[in-house]
Amino acid sequence: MNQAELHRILALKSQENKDSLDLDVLYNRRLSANISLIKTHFFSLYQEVEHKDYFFKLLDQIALLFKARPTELKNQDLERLNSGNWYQSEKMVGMQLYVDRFNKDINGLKEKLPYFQDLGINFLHLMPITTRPTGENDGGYAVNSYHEIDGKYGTKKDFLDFAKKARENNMFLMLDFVVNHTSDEFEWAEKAKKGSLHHQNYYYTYADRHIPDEFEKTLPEIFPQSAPGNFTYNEEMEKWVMTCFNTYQWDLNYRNPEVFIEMLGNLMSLANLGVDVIRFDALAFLWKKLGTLSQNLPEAHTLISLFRMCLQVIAPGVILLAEAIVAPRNIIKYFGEGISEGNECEIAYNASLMALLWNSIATKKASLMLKSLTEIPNKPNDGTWINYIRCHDDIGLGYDDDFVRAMGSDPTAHKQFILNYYTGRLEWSPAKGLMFMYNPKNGDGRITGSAASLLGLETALELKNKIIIDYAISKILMMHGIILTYGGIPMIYAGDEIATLNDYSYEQNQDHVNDNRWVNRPIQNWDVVASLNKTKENPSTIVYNGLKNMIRLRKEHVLFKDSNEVKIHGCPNEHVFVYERTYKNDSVWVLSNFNELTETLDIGWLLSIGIHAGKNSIDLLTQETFNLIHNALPLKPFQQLWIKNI
Ligand code: OTU
Repeated sequence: MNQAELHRILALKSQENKDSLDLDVLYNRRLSANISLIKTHFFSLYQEVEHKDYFFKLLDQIALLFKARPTELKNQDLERLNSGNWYQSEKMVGMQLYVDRFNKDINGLKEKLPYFQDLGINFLHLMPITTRPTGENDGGYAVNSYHEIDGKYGTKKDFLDFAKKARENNMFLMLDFVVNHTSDEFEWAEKAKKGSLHHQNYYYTYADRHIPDEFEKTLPEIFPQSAPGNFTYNEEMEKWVMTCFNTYQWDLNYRNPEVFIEMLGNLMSLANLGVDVIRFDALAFLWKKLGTLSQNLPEAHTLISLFRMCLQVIAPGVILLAEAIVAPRNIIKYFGEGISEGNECEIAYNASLMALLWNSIATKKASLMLKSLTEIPNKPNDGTWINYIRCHDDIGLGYDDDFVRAMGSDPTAHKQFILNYYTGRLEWSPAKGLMFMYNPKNGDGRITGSAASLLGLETALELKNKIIIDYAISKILMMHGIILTYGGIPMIYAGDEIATLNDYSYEQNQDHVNDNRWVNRPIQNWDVVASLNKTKENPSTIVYNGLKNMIRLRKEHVLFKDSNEVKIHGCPNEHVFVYERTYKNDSVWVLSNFNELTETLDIGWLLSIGIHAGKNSIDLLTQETFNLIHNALPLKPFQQLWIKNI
């Protein structure tokens, strides 16, 4: 080794030390800034006198977890801290997919990076890929491990390579942290089954039905058809265990502080795979209490905030998504309020908008959506939504009864109408969906089906009716146009970009037949993708190109970033939904007609909300100016305009 080389190596070494020193200094700073709140949260959940030692255990755990975080990711954390709220950028456009159903495995997914690039996707939500029981496993939401990649997807190395390649391509990644339950094959459950009382206390286990019966008085049923009740008897353990979801998904007992400390380790093992956003699955259910619904309890919020604060110290660049499919007023709380203000999740699913959009399609009116969205309290400025129309789950009809009544409808009758509309019980409805988990005890039910089928494309193609085909295509584009412009991260469900219809093959699969959400978990059809643009008339081609155009426009206009609230206008025409996005004196108005007829908007009203009607404004989507007819702007059935003054 010559002198120059030696110098270079020494210089690199000292740089390395300096870097790691900086990282440690900053870690210590974060720890001292957050420790008192961490302590307050911890002891508000776990009585201080009995649990002092556990708090020290938590501190050791935090230190160990920071040490274990790869340096590359530690550096990225610091970059993220300095790059503002990157998740609010107009450049973010997401896609949710099942790795195996999309293109076989992780390596197959890597091959498709150009596909995402073509469409404009730069954020992927990959459905669970860690080990799970064979047979029924709730699409991987019954976890055998939080970080071991299931062999059918590839190896850990495959994933790390993929994550690296994704980072190099400016692609963000989201994975699930199934925080509420493990599978019944998870190592703790196995030990519990073998008689370890220590591990039985990681779950809610009971020797007899006394407490389970008390719980059942108030706990709702999540899967009343396939998994009625909230407890399952385990023969090996000779005990009842709480299973709010499926019988093989055991609810974790966060009343035991050890569970929290261990789960923090599991969270980090997932984050260390190179994940940018962690989806906290079913987080509303984290705390259970007799005599309550055991959803959205204050302790659940404290617990989430505790996870967040610890993450803030260990890996501040990682952000959290709340999967709280609950009432609108309750969703907002997962951004953090009270003592945990701003200290829970950065992102939440906009389940309210999603459910209201489907309501508007069925009723052909925007009025309930207008009323509900204008009356829901605003989210905090630093938070953002994931806006979506479909995902792998069912559509729950979570409308506020008071608002439904204010529209002059009876809430029960209204819900029944929506269910009928989407599940083939109304002759005139083009929607083709299935009823999910109908509960005859209370008349509750949810809906499944692919976006295209729910919006009428399947029926239209069967009827070979050109007009209804066009309507369905317009509806698909209009719905996506809303999630792309409303404010937040749009999340497109893989397959919807090529107008994929329902997949009924789940009925032949014994692991899926009990769960008809699989009707909307299709295998990506690459033949359809290959034939895009070969025929211009084809619905898949029109939808794909339409989406691509909208995605490009979203990214070109900084006003679509989510640093400001959307302004919803009370449109006098009840069929048309109108909102405005503004940034520094620049506005775009998004107008969507939910009716099957042409609807008109009066020029006076357009002027009153700031639109320069006539030749002084254009539709961004088509780059055309408008023709006013008798001083009114006509909107064709299911037409959407993105209006900008020029
Ligand atoms: C989540 O959803 C997942 O998205 C589902 O795929 C899982 O089955 C489930 O958790 C269990 O892991 O019950 O029907 O807000 O609506 O958390 C979907 C409450 C679900 C639930 C939601 C849950």
